[in-house]
Amino acid sequence: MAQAEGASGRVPGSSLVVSVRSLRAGRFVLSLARPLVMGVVNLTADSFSDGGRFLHPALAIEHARRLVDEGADLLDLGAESTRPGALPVTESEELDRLLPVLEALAGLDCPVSVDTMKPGVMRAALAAGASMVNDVRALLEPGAVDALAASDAAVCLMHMQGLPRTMQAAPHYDDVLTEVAHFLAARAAACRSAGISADRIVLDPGYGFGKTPAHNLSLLAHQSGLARLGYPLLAGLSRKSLIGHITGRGADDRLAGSLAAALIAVQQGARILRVHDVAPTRDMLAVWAALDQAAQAKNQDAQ
Ligand code: HH2
Repeated sequence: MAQAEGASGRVPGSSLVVSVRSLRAGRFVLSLARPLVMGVVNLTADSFSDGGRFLHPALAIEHARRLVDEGADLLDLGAESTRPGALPVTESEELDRLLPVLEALAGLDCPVSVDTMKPGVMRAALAAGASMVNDVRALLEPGAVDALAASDAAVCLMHMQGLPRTMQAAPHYDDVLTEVAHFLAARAAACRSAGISADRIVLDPGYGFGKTPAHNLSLLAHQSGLARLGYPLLAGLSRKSLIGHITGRGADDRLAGSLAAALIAVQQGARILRVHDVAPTRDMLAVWAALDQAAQAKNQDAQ
């Protein structure tokens, strides 16, 4: 499997050793020495947890700025819902929602990612200042790899079984971790062959995308196996139905469960957390980092 170059290092808070390096995203170089927080800005009417709240560009821009103030290291703008059962939107509809907000945010000192499956939207977003493309289809659409290769943006390659409309109908795997790992390694290799350097690539197991609660839990428990592919891992567990399945709570009431899942994801090697609740996630990471430092100091004393 393709490995990214980079110095080897310990993942704080776990015994895991993976390639630790920086992520290049357009004009930004993001250190991965600590886990990064990607704040979600959904410009949709039908997203599962916040659909319709930020449809108006002014509200979306205000929300994005608030997430940056709360400590977001990246923003992820999405103008097409990928929730189970979501209907596709047209390219022009997606761009109409996206571009005014992207143009207003492109000058921020925070990289802006665009969550899209469409190569045409990718090209337009990159031209308008996006520093990253987050594709739940891992650049499988014809022309998508070329759109990224022609840019200096980062890309997040996510695993999904099926497509949003039908993906939760009957997900099946013989071995979910191995199948997700093979898919992600192959997609990273396709990007590398097209000239996209390793330090622009992020991988994502795709929690909730064509997976039952048991598949998601198995992936999360063994996610370190994906971190060993050598690319930074992004985990998107925030408010997802997995948390609702475990806690019995609705999407608006899943913060505590989301923080627990995010912490486990970090301990299992995630370097970017895609979240709706930035400030609480930063607090969780601060506690985790302080404890890790204390543990390190004690280990050094003992040596
Ligand atoms: N999850 C969602 C959307 N995009 N991208 C990546 N890389 N990883 C994820 O886990 C992920 C994602 C779903 O969350 P949300 O954007 O809040 O909902 P919706 O797709 O309904 O807009």
